[in-house]
Amino acid sequence: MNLAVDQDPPFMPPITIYTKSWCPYCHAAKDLLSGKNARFEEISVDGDMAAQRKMAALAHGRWTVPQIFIGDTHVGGCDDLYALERAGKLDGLLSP
Ligand SMILES: N[C@@H](CCC(=O)N[C@@H](CS)C(=O)NCC(=O)O)C(=O)O
Repeated sequence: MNLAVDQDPPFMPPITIYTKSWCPYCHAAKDLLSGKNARFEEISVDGDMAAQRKMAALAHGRWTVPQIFIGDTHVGGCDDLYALERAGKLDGLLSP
């Protein structure tokens, strides 16, 4: 009997990351999430001031990319994401 077939896949909250293609912080943030097999929606604000303004409104005024949201939580930028990882708190946010 294969119990795994009857189980729901592990819940992971939706993840959204606002990026610019040339931004090294964006690549580093995506690398960390991908390394954890986290699926995320990427919204490029490359050359799109209106989209970046919308991002900033959601991100409590923060204008830099990346801006990362995990479920209802605004994580912040790349440094914030890596700080969560160093503090051992990122996995908990990804599998609440
Ligand atoms: N400490 C920030 C640095 C982010 C940052 O400096 N991003 C640059 C692009 S690599 C940026 O958004 N600059 C302003 C802009 O492109 O409008 C983080 O970890 O996310």
